[in-house]
Amino acid sequence: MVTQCPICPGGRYTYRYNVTGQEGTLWWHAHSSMLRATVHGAIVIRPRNGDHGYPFPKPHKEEIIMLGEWWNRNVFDLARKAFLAGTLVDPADAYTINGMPGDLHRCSSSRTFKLKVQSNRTYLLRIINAAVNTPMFFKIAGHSFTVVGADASYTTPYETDVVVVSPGQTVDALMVAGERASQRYYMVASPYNSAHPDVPFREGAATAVVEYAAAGAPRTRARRRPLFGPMPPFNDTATAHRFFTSLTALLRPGHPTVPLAVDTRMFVTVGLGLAACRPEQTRCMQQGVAASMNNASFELPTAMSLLEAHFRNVTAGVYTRDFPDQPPLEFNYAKPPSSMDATTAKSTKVRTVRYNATVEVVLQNTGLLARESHPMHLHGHNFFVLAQGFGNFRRDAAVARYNLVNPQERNTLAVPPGGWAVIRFVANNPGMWIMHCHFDAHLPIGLAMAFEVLDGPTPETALPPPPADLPQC
Ligand SMILES: [Cu+2]
Repeated sequence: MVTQCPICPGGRYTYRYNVTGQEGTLWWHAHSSMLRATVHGAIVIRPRNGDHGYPFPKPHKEEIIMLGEWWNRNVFDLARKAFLAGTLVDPADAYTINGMPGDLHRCSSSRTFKLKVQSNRTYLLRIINAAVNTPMFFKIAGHSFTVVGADASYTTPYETDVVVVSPGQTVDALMVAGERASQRYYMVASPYNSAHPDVPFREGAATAVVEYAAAGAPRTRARRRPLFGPMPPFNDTATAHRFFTSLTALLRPGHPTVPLAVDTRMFVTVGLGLAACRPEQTRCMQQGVAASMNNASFELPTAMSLLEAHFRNVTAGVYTRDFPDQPPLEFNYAKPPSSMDATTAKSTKVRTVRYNATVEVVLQNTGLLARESHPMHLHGHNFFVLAQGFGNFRRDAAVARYNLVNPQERNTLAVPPGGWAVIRFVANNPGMWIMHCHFDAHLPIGLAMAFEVLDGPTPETALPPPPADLPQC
């Protein structure tokens, strides 16, 4: 209901999009209930001249590593149960690597993803966090990585033994198979939870196995337990923050970096709150958990998609253009007083921006119900991440820390828990673009807003008419 009505069962819709200016790993997924848990896949955008076009030495091989979550129950029923009661969706029962929880779980002992490598070769791992609600730490025992890309934008090579990916994010990392070939090594994805104990959470880890091809290796090798490296504790915000703030963009000729002049400045609070139960929420007691941006809890329209209403210029009953540039109330966002009212209300507000405007958004997490690192994802654009920090944003102190030289370019940013982040983007893609938390526990309860980007002056910079097979409501 943002760019189109849902594709009905048996229906079809052809997407076309232009990947110019992006190389690396993206992913596609359903945005319907919690069906994203299973309806998703990888998109790899390779350089025009193949793997010789990388801005790093050509890897021997590429591997997609998709991290996910597994529920024993039907995810549709879980989402429905949470909606009716006005509660958060139950945490996953297990985590997965390429669809399998790994041999620490008995059910998966004979079905575990194996990465087969040859000694001293370099592998390009395309790591995607396709989990529904959980940021992940990712490590391979005995090995380290050189991060070369994030969200399909190249980064300055960054050496690390741990990769951190929040839902919606991707990381491209090189790994040299430089360890003893007689040993096997666990690849581990374990949860990072910044909200515990206020929000329910599943401990555990998913594993896969890195196996060296070694001619004439003894058969017993296969039965020896793989090496397991220590993982960060689930609440290790310091490790997550170090990873998230250490990435910078790889400057390349012909690829512009962050614009210095800003047209539109916004300060937007993101977090959890409470909203009055609706009549259809039959098991909800007065107030249910809700989420909001600038205290507006986003609700999808039902009559028509946002984009269709925008194109036809019939906004009445679909959306309003009054998404605020500031929260309605200034308070101690990171540590609100316990008496603070956490009530929010449902609405469908968008922020209208003119074509090619440079927009700067300060995202500030609130601790009203629980502070938490929300992975904020913007559709239709990449943004530059200028600075991140903890506590309340203070412009004077923060501006001095802005990276205006080579800030990382992303489409999903994990705002530090009880902290803030500053992003900047050029609104050069006409249409309706949602910005939302990539936890599916938070998106349907309102942690979203939309940018309405107006047409530019030429046919090429204007929104094209809908295609013939646009799904009808
Ligand atoms: Cu969230």
